Amino acid sequence: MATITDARVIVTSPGRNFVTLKITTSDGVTGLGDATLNGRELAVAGYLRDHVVPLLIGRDPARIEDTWQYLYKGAYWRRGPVTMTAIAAVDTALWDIKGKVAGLPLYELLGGKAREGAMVYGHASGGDVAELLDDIARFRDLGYQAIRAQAAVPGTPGSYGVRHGRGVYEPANASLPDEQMWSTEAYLDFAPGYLAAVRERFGFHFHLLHDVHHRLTPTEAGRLGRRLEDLRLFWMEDPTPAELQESFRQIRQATTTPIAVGEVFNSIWDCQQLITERLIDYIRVSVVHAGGITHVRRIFNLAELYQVRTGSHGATDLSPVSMAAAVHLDVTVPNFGVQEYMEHEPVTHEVFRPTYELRDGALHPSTAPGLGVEMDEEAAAHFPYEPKYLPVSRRADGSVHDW
Ligand code: CS2
Ligand code: MG
Repeated sequence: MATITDARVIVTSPGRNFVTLKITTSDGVTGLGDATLNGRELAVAGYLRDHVVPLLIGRDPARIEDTWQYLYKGAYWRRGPVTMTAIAAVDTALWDIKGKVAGLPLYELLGGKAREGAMVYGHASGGDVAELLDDIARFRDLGYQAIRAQAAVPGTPGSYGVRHGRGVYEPANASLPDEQMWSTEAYLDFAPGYLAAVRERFGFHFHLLHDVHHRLTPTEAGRLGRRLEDLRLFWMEDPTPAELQESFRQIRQATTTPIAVGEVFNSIWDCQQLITERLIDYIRVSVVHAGGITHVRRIFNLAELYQVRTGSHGATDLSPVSMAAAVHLDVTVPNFGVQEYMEHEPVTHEVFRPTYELRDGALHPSTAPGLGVEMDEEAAAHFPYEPKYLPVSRRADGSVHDW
């Protein structure tokens, strides 16, 4: 029986900060797991190095479920983004190893393909409506069948989701949290108009998505959803903070605009009521933040029973390692919906070499054994960590709002 002989935490910053766990077995097989938690990376790195790695040495790498239970129940202090991101990294690395030992791409171990590729959505944005429409056109020309639209709200600099220049949108942009002003009234007055402008220009032959990013009350979210119904959104994302799962009943009563939630969730308990009461249409949990492939598959299986589809988070603060794992899962689950896909900066691929492929608006998983991602540790050493924080949102009266 092979054993785990080494587990190393690699913190590197090719384009942005990433934390990666690399596990090595006595047979010399290695596996990778993403452990990146945007703005709190070192908390996960420390949790792994100080409290998980010592427990892994000598364990059987094939016993993925047992290791998951051992790390989850053995910690006593359950759940939370740091704990579940650390467990996720171990889980993903062990699945990578299992695929390599079997000589099979991960999707073959997860039941084989249910579809050739995973439809993705890209992030179109603009400093004004004209810029947004140009960016939508760019994604349409690239063959995207699903596109998220976000435009700057006049009078509120730092609006969520708006890229500056041609680079990718990276919200964790400052060594201390950037404080951004938020006005619900200005947003609610402006957003329906620019989303309608997208439909007027491009019609209805592609999926249009929008991210509210936790900013509204359930009442406001219901009002917005109702205003957007004729625009036939694929989804309205994170309409309100989701700690109070029952609050989504009010949104559901107000509108038929589909709802997507879950990128900040880290366990099945965060979304059990949302799913079992069908308060959402898409669940957005990610492999890196919700306990890895083992736990995300559990959540997706529960969602399938309630006709809730998947729509996994896939922003640039999720590394190519967890993107690769997501695509292997996406092509196998029966209730797949869409996969978020923000292309990483080219410099990120100097360290991470994924082999998934984007073709005709869909991501196709690697056919290499395991995840199909290599990591260049020498290159990683050239990109030292730099503290970067997500912004803080404040209302006009100075009080903190949801960013
Ligand atoms: C966003 C993310 O991709 C999304 O839907 O909500 O950009 C989110 O803001 C970041 O992942 C936070 O790190
Ligand atoms: Mg989001």
